[in-house]
Amino acid sequence: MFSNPLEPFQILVVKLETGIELLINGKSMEINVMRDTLPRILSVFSAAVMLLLPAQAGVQPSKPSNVKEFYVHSVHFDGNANINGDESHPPEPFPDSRLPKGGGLQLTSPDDRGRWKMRSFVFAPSQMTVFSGDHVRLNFVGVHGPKHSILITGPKINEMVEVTRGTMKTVDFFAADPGEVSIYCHDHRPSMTATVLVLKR
Ligand SMILES: [Cu+2]
Repeated sequence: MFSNPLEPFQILVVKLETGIELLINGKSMEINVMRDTLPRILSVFSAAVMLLLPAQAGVQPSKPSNVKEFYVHSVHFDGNANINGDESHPPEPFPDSRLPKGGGLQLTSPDDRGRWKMRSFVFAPSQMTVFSGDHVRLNFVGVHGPKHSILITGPKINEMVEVTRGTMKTVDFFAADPGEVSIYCHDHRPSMTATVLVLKR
C-alpha cells in the first residue's frame, strides 16, 4: 500500500572497463579512474557514505505524513493477595466468582501459604483514533504472555498475526472510510481487545 520506510539499502557495484559504477538504491554514481581526478573520486565515495550512514545508524528515512503508527503491547495486570494477609495486604478470601472463560481473565487458587492471584490480559493502548485517508501501521509488541494470536478485522483489513514474547509483528492498512477496526486476541478472550476508530476527516 505504501513503501516500507524500513526497507534496506541496496548497493550494487558494477565493474566498468574504465572504472566502477556504484548503484545505491538505483542511483548511479560512476567513477572513471582514467578521467576523474582524485577530488572527484573522493566526492563520489563521500556521497555514497552519506547515503549509507542513516541506514547503518538505524535512522528511519522519512515516511508519508499521513501514516499513523502505533505500538500495541501485550500486557497483563496482576493482582496479588493472601487469604491470611501479608505485610502489604489485609486478609482477602479467595473469590467465589465465575469469570468468563477464554484465558484472558485468570484466577490462581491459594497456594500452601494462602497466596492467590488475579491476572487480566489487555492490549496497551486499547483505543486508537485515526482519520479517513490515513495509512495505519500497527506494530504488535510481545511483552507479557508467551504467545498471542491476534485477529485484525475491519472494512479494508482481515488479517491474523501471531506474536511471541520479545517479537514484533507489523500490520499496515489504509483507513479509507470512517468506521471501526476491531482487534482480538484468540488466546486471551474476552479481555484482550482493542479498537482503531476511523473518524471522518
Ligand atoms: Cu493474548
